[in-house]
Amino acid sequence: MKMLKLLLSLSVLSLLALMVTGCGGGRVNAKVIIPDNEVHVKLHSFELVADKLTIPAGSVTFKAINTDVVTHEMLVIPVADATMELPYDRTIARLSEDALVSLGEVPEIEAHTKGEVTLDLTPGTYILLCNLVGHYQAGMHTVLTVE
Ligand SMILES: [Cu+2]
Repeated sequence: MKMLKLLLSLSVLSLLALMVTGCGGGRVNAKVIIPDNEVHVKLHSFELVADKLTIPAGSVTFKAINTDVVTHEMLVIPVADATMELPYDRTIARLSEDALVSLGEVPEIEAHTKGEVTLDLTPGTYILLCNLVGHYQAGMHTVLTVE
């Protein structure tokens, strides 16, 4: 009987502990609501990660954050489809920007800073990328579908 009481009080205690941690120590946490037309892009050596893969057409704000120790940038390139080859120039280790159609960009995002750009996007496929020397080839690109 003593054992049962002990077990019961232990489970009540752990339930209480769960309840307390579950609601952040009793404080009410305000939820951060990210608007539908915002894409948050994290840049780091050597990846470019967007928090959305698809977004509705219209005005889209890209909020880029560079968590790295080197400068990055973020270009928005419309493409026919996700497999379309972009004009990479080995001699400069970058995409040839003369041969690219860029709709806009967040240029020169220095280490540990952020920047944003708002663009009007029609339905289609877009590549978000960093075109600083070597960065595209190293993997700094991702696909965004606008519906
Ligand atoms: Cu970069």
